[in-house]
Amino acid sequence: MKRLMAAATSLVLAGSLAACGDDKPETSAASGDDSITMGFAQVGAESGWRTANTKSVQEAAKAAGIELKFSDAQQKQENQLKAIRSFIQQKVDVISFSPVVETGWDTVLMEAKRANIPVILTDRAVDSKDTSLYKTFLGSDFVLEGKKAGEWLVKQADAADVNKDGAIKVVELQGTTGAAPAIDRKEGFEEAMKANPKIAIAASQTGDFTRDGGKKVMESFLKAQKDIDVVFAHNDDMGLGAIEAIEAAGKKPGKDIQIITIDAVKDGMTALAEGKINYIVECNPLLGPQLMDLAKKVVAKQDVPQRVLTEETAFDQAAAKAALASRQY
Ligand code: GZL
Repeated sequence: MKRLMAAATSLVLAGSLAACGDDKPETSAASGDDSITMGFAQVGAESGWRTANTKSVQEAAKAAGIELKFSDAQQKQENQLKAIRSFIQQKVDVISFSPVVETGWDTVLMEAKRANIPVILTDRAVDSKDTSLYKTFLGSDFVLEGKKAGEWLVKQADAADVNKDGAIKVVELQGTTGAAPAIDRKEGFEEAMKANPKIAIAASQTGDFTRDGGKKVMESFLKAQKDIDVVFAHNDDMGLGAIEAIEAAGKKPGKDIQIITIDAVKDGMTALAEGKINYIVECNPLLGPQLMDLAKKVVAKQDVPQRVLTEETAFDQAAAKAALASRQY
């Protein structure tokens, strides 16, 4: 009965839409019935956050009865572009992706629009001025995340002056060059740190959101910079790599050099509970259920908000100890 009702609804919907020239058939071309097929082009598997995000999307698609065509771009834009074009060829009902970088998407988004396939941005944003190229953007406010990190440093600046030289020397491990979270977190942090002129970023380099990248860049910072007080890492994984480099240099992470990161994945929260990281701003990867709800709405041609913000918080050591056991990722 439910399927009959659903079929009837989609027929009515298709009938009314046909009147306004929508030539998409009422059944999914990709699956041949009224179920929904989603093409999802994921950034890669570069971090604990990404792994948790992929798991959330895959599990939520299953729970929603949405057929998921999933591609892992290994952090390469050309692979995401290829995957999206393949989804268009396969005539999926909806495309979703987390753009590895902000730029270079207008052409492929126009191709999806011409093919009448709605697009949902999830996690990261694009710089397209034409917001008709996607139905909605579901993800965090990265500028706010960077701001929260900077505000915490300002609040406890005296403790952060580890070398007691009156200056708070920060080194920054940036995320992937050109990625929205890297650009925005840097912007938010720099905005917040202006409140205390003693805080200065002495060096800043991308670690590409990976643990190995964070370790290698931190090794170079430790060689080049004297008296580092604080590491600001754009994600936990680079912060965990920095911990390895700091310990290899015979220093105590969290004590000799304070560490602030963003994400709050299990490994990061464990290091925070152990005192090796000092503060973590949460970035919630569990976007799957909201994404599937949005997908059903856009396929049914219902209105959705242009922007859907995810809820998140921040943790100091005590909060991490209290939260660790119940963390889902
Ligand atoms: C943020 C996400 C970032 C995470 C990193 O929403 O795009 O990418 O902070 C991940 O851990 O690699």
